[in-house]
Amino acid sequence: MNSLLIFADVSSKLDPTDYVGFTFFVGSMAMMAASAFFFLSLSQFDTKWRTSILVSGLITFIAAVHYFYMRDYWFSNLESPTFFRYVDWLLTVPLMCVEFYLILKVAGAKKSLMWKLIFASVVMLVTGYFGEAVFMSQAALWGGISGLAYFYIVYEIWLGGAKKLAIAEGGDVLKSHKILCWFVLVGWAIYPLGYMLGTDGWYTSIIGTGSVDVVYNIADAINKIGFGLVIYALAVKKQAVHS
Ligand SMILES: *C/C=C(C)/C=C/C=C(C)/C=C/C1=C(C)CCCC1(C)C
Repeated sequence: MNSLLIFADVSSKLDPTDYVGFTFFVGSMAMMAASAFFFLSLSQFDTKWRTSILVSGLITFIAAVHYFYMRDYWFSNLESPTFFRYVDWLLTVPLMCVEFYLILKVAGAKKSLMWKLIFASVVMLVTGYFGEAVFMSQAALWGGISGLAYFYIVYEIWLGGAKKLAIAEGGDVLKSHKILCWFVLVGWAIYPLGYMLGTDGWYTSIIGTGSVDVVYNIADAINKIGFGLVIYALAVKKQAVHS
């Protein structure tokens, strides 16, 4: 009911130069299409890979629902839907940490690895929310703390325990792990850039201001859908080896 209303509501206000609205719209459709793709492919995988694909679908599905809300919020208020944005991330980023654990489970990954990554991601997002929505005059400080948690995640997967497990497993798991690591190093680095465009700090005189939402929306499409497709490709390859 609610989502039908959202569909009906927005079209009357669409403005061709509203890039934020445009990327919210395209983003919501892309997330929905990706979710359908992952969910409908589930039956082709055996139980060992099904969980990974299910989580890929959950990530894009949770994002799709949030994008409907964010899109509506944007069209009604022409303001960043920061609250929905961070709720979305708080649910989906820990699930991406779960994905790292799931693909490394074959190499003997322990739950503690997963919890370490989840904990760091929650610290990264909560402190980011503080800077962007609560203590806005200290955005640079909170963004810096958030950045430390981000670098911890980068360290753990590129050089720490996760990396060792990926090397021990080798083959397609190592290759996919490496691609996911690039997503985190390059794809996730787009977010702090958006944050700096939308908040005031020492960086403002260097990079100026801009639309946070366009940057976040592009980053989300790359990171949520692309990340899921890497997992999907790995599952397809592993499945072909076994059957
Ligand atoms: C699907 C959503 C994803 C992958 C979101 C990722 C978000 C980040 C990596 C955010 C990082 C931030 C910093 C590293 C510093 C400034 C504050 C944040 C939260 C934007």
